[in-house]
Amino acid sequence: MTRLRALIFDVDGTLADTERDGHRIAFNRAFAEAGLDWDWDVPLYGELLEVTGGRERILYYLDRFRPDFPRPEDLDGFIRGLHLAKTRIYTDLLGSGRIPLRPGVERLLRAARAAGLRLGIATTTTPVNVLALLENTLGPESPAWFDVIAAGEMVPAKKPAPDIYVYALDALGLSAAECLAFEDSRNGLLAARAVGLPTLVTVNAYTRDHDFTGASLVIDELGGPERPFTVIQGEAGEARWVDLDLLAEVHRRAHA
Ligand code: XBP
Ligand code: MG
Repeated sequence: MTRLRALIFDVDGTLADTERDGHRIAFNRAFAEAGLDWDWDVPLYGELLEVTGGRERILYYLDRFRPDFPRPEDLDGFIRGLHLAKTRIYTDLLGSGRIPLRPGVERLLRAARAAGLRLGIATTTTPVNVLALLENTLGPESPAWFDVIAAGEMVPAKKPAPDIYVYALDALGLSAAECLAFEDSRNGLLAARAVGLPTLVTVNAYTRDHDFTGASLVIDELGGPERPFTVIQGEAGEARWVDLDLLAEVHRRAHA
C-alpha cells in the first residue's frame, strides 16, 4: 500500500476562520476608502463566498447585486485597485493578531513535522495573505515548514477547478495517493477530489450546510485532548480528535 507522505491544507476557513472577520472586513474597508457605499454584511458574504477569489467575487457582486452601478471604463483596473487595497487592509488585520488558527491546527502541523510528514498549502487566496497568516500565528520561520505554498494566480483557474492541487502535487513530486487534503468548503472539496485526494473536511459557520459528498471525513474541527470533535459525516472510530493515527486510518481506508 502507498504510504502517507504529505498533508495539503487549504487556508481560508481551514487553517483559520478568516472569512467573516478578516476578508469580509477588509473588503468593506477597501470599499469605504474608495468612497463606495457597498456593505457586505455577514449573510450576503456567505452568498458571495460561492465565488472563490477576491477579484472574481467583486465582479460577481456587481453583476448580481449592483446591475445599476455605472461600470467604469476600465472595469478590470477598477477591481484590481479595490482588491489591492483589500489585500493591504487584510494583511494589516492579520498583523494585529486578531485571527487565530482554528483549534488543533498548530498541534497537528507540529505533530506531522515531528513524524516526518511533509506539508503543503493549496489555496485560492493571494500569496502574501498566506504568509501573513502563518507568520502572525506560527512565527516568522513557519512558511518554511511547507514544501509548497500554492496560492492564488499561480494557476489559471481557481477552486473548484483542480489546478491549484495539481500544482501543489507537482511541486511536492508526489501522487494524490500519497497525500491527504484538508478543506472547509464544497468548492475546496471538489478541487481536491478532482485530482483524487482523500479529503478531510472541518466545517465552519459558512460551510456547515454544504454538500460534502465524497469527503473521507467531515467534522466540526480538528479538536484536541481538551476539546473532542463532533463527527458530521463518515467514521472516526474511537478517535476524539484528529491525530496522526486517525489520518493514517483515513488514508488506509481511502485506498483499501
Ligand atoms: C478562499 C477564497 C478567497 C478569499 C479571499 O477560498 O475564496 O477568495 O476569500 O482571498 P479557499 P483573495 O479557502 O477555497 O481557497 O481576496 O486574496 O482572493
Ligand atoms: Mg477554504
